[in-house]
Amino acid sequence: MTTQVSASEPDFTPLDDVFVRKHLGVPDIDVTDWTLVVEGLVERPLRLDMDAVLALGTERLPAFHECFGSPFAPDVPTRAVAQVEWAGVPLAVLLDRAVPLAEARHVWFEGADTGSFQGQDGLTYVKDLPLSVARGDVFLAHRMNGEPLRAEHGFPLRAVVPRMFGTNSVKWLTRIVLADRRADGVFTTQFYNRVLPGDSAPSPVREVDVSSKLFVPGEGDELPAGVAELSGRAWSTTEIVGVDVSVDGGAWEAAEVEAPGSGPTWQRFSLMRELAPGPHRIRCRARDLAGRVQPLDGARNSVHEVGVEVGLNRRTG
Ligand SMILES: Nc1nc2c(c(=O)[nH]1)N[C@H]1C(S)=C(S)[C@@H](COP(=O)(O)O)O[C@H]1N2
Ligand SMILES: [Mo]
Repeated sequence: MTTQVSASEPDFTPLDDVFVRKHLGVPDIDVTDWTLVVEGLVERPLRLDMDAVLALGTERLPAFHECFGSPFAPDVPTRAVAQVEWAGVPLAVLLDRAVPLAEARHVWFEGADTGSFQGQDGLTYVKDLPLSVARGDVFLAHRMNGEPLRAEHGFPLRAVVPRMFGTNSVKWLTRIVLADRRADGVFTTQFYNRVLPGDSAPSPVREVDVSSKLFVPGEGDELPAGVAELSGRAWSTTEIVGVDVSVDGGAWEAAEVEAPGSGPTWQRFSLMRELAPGPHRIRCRARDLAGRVQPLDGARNSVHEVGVEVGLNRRTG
């Protein structure tokens, strides 16, 4: 049995600690020259400057944000995860104005960054999603944790696709195309495809895996002897229903897990546990509502493990 403690306000990762990923470099964008185009299979193509984007209204979206890691090492965990409060406008608001034609099936998102990756030149960062998914989920963000987007995070506007790996959240967004087929750039066809468990053919890297990460203590921490709080965050495409913690390969013990929030936020977990002096290995393993459990090893969402050293002195105060 897992105890669920009620959900509290979401916690956000300080911007200086949010990971940064870029395949083609950071474009230098002057917002006064910047526009976003919505075109292709639409009744009314749009071209918006930032004032026009802001005039659509601003909503907030607290969401966890996870990088898949190297597309060449799909089974290696990166544990690059953060939680951010995005501010911006749902893509659906723009789609309602542009009015997709009946033949439109896919939405392509193109960034302003161009360059070389893996020995191929002249590349653009383009990702795509089925129109039904894009209409429901995609958010266009111009602020992050209350600040305008920083250059490296996609200034002045980026896509955010909650509960999908970061690779789908195109930064420096300049063009949205409605199409009747998938985009054929290398970041959709060649990179970021993987064979999911039970499948024989690769599919695009989209929905996140069930996962968890120990935040406290961290790798190599020295702790006083006595009862320690072992805590972290867990997330998936659906709610997390349990997180178990194991010390030194012993039995899995149920941590307290915070109830899910209303949106795509991670859930905190914590276990109070007596630790004797000496070295210890602590692992955590999350389980979601769909019955998915983190594998013990060999997968990118394998259970997270940290090593700590407990001293002879007991905690005081
Ligand atoms: N235009 C563009 N968007 C991009 C990328 C990129 O290289 N170019 N990298 C993607 C990847 S792999 C991730 S994990 C996220 C990272 O977002 P962040 O750097 O703001 O944390 O951006 C995604 N969006
Ligand atoms: Mo990524």
